[in-house]
Amino acid sequence: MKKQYITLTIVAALFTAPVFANPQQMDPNMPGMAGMHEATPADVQGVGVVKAVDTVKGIITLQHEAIAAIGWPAMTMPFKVAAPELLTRVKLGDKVQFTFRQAGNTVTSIIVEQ
Ligand SMILES: [Cu+2]
Repeated sequence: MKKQYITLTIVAALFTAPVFANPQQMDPNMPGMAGMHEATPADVQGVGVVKAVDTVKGIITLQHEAIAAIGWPAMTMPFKVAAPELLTRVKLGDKVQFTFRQAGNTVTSIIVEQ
């Protein structure tokens, strides 16, 4: 099974930015770890099939499996994408693993399974 990891730097940028926006939450003993602690709760992973891609609006519709971590049943729903590059390698019918922030249902990474 070959996988394409579409985004690396985008996710890193998204998850490190809030750390510097909230300096009071940084651990003075381990400043490098603060970002990881902040990012983990918002980093939800799912698996699904691509049902629609709107590159103009930056929206991908996924028929996703149940996501136990946040109590979601399986469903088909639209997600925003954090960056338009996330949509360049996906096509209808692709099975994907994806990561998203539940706030805003914003996809931050997509891996196509082949
Ligand atoms: Cu859903």
